[in-house]
Amino acid sequence: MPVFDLSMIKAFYDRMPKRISVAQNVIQRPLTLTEKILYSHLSEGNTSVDYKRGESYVSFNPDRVAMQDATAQMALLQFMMAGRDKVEVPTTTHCDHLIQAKVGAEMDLEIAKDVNTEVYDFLESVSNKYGVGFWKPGAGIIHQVVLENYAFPGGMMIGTDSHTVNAGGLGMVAIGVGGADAVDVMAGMPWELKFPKLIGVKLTGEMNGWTSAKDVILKLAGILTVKGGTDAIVEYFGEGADKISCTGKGTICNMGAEIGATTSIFSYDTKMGNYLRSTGREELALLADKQKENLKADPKVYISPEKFFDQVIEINLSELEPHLNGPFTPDRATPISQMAKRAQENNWPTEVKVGLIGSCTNSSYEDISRSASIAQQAVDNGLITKAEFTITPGSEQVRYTIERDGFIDIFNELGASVFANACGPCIGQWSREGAEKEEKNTIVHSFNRNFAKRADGNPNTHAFVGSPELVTAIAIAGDLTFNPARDTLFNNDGKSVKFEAPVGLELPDKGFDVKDNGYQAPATNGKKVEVIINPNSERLQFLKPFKKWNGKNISGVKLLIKAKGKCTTDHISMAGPWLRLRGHLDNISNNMLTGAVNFFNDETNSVKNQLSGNYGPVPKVQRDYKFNQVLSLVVGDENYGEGSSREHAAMEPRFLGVCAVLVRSFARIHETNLKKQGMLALTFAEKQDYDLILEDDTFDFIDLENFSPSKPLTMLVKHKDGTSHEIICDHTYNKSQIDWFKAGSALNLIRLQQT
Ligand code: MIC
Ligand code: SF4
Repeated sequence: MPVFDLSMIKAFYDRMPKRISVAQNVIQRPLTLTEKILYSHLSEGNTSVDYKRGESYVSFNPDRVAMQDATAQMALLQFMMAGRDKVEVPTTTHCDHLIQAKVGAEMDLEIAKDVNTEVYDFLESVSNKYGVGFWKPGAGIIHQVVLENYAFPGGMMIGTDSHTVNAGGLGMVAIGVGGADAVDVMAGMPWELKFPKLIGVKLTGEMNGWTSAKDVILKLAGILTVKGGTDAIVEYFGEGADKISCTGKGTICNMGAEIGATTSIFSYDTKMGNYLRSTGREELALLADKQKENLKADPKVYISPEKFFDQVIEINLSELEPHLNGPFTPDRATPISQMAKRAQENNWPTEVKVGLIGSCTNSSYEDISRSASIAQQAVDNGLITKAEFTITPGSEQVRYTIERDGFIDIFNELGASVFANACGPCIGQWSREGAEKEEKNTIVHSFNRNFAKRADGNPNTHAFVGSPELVTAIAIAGDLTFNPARDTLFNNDGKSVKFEAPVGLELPDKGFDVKDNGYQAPATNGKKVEVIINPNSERLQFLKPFKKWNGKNISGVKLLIKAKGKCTTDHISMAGPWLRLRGHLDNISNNMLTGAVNFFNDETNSVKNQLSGNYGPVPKVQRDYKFNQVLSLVVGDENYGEGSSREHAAMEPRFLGVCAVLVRSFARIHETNLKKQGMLALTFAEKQDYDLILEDDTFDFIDLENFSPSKPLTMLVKHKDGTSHEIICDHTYNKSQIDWFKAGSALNLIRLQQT
C-alpha cells in the first residue's frame, strides 16, 4: 500500500529547515525537539516571536486529525454545522470504542456491527461526504492504526482522544483534544494552544530482565502524579531512549496522558526508521533520515538539559524495576518487589481474577512476542493460568501477523480469549460475568487507566496496570504479589517452575502482513453523498446551536453539586454502556455527573434540589432547574476533568443549563472543552474557598459584564442563613476564548464567520 499523504509530508519537510533556522535566530539559543516541531507548525509561518512557555497562546496548523467513533460522532455533528464542503487537512475516523468484548473476536465483532449499525452508517456516510478516511470496525484501535499508517517524525496532529499522544513514539507532537477543537482544524482554521512548558526526561542505562518500556512511564507517573505533566510536553532523551523500540516509545508516550501531559515525544532514531520500514514506509524513512538533525534537539540541549527544560528528571533504566500501578489511579506506583507488603498494608485482594493484555497502549508485536514467551514457558512446564487471561490486539495488522507467527496458538493453549481489535475491556466494553455482584476483587491489565468502574463497571474491582509480560506472568500465578524474577510456581505434578525473563522480537522477521486492513477511502467528490441519520434515532441527533450570552451579569445561580475528591471525565460522563449514546446529546445527558461524589452526603448521584428540598439523581435535579429556567454551578476539587478528551463531559452540563464550573484546578483538555462550549471554567483564587461552598448556596456573578483576559471574576456566595461572601474566581480565558463565551460556543462563531 502506498504511504498515506506522502506529498503533504514532503511539503512539510521542505518547509521545516527554514522555519527552524528562523526560530533559532529569533530565540537566540539552542532548541529542544518540541520547540522545533512547534515552531515549524505556526499558523503565522516563520516566527517573529519568542513565545513564553506556559503563558503565550499560540496558533498552530496541525498536519492531520484523527477521531475515534465514540468522539467522532459529536465532532462530525459539529463539523456539519460549520458549513464546509470537506475537511481541509487529512483526517480519519476509526471504529474501535463501540465493540463489546464478550465471547471472542469474531462473534463480538458481528454483534457490534449489528447493534451499532446506525452509528457506523452515519460515520461512514459523513466521513465519505467530507473527505475523511474511514477505518471500519475490526480494523483496530485508533492510536495503533495511526502509528502504523499516519504518524511521521516531526509532524503535528490532533485527535479526539486523550491517547492521541501515542504517536510521540514516532517523533510526532500529537495532542488529544475535544471535538470542537478538531472542527477548527478540519475547517482549515488555526488551532490554538497555550505554549507548553517542557519537562525533559533523561533515560540512562539499559533495560534488562523483566523491565519494559511500560515501567518507565509507570515510574514517572509515580514521580509526577496524575497532574504533574499538566500544560507540559515531556521530551525523552539520553542513551537509554535510543535503545527502546519505537512501539515501546509509543507505550511511554501513550501513558503520558495519565500524568496530564499535553503530549510526550522522542527524537527520531534508527528504531523509528526500522519501524517505518517494517510497516511499509521505506520512502518516509528515507525522507526522515535526511532531516535527522531537525528531528532531534540541538546538541547543547543534551549537554546541559537543565538550561533548556523547565524541569529535568533522570531515570536509570538499568535499575528500573517492573511496576504495578493502582488500584483506582494510574499514579500509585508500586515496584513489584514491594507489592506483597503494600497489598497487605492496604488490604488489596491478592488473588488475581483476570489478566488482560493488549489495548492501544501495549499491543505491539514486541509486547505480544514477549508475553508469548512467558505463555510458552507455562505451556512447556505444564502450568495453567490461575486467572482468566484475555488479549485485545491493537490492529488487524498486528493480529494477522501474530497469528501468522504462531503467538495466538500459544495463548490459546493457555486457554486465553482473544477479543476483537478494539478498546473492549479498557473502556468498560466488557461483559464480565458476575460484575453486577460488585464483589471486591483484583485484576491486572496492560492498559493505561484504572479509575473505579472503568473496566467492568464494578466499583470494587481493584485494577492494577503493568507491562503485558508481567501481567501474563501474574495471570498464570493468579497472585498479585508474584514476582517472576524471584518466585517459583508449582505445576500439577508438583514440579517447581521458575520463569526465564521474557524475550521477544521488536519487529517481525518476515515483516508485517494483513489481508484486509479495514480502510475505506472517501469519495473524491462528496457533494452528492447523503449523511444518514434516522430522525427517530435514540443514538444520533442533529445538534442545535447553544444560545448566546445576553451580555448581562448572571445571578441566582444554584449549586448543583460540590464534587468531592477525584472527579475524572469518567465520573462526569461515564463510558461503558453510555458509549452507545455518544451521538445523542439529550439522551447521554442522563449520565451527567452520576459518578461524582457529593461532598455533603458522600453519595454518588444524589444531590439536593434547592427548589423542592428533596434529594434526587444529578441529571434529574438539573433537568428540573432547566425546566424552571434556573442556572446552576458545579464545584470541584483538584485536577477536575482528568482523563478522557470526551467533550460530552462539557456539552452535557452546557446543554442542561449549568453555566459555570468552579474548581481547585482543571485538567487541560476538559478546561478547553468547557470554554469551547460557551461555559465559564473557573478556579478558586484561594483554594480554601472550596470549603466556603454550602449545600443551599446561591451565586451571583457580579462583574461578568466586564469579562476580560487576566482579570479575575468576582462571585457572591449567598448562604441560606442570609450571610454571604465575595470570592475571587481566576480564569485563563484570552480574548478569543471570551468571544466563544459571548457567542454561546466556539462553533457559533465559526458559523457566524461562514455566513
Ligand atoms: C479513554 O481512554 O478514556 C477514551 C475512551 O479513549 C477517551 C475518549 C472517549 O471518552 O471517547 C479518551 O481517552 O479520550
Ligand atoms: Fe481505547 Fe483504551 Fe486506548 Fe482509550 S485507552 S483508545 S479506550 S484502548
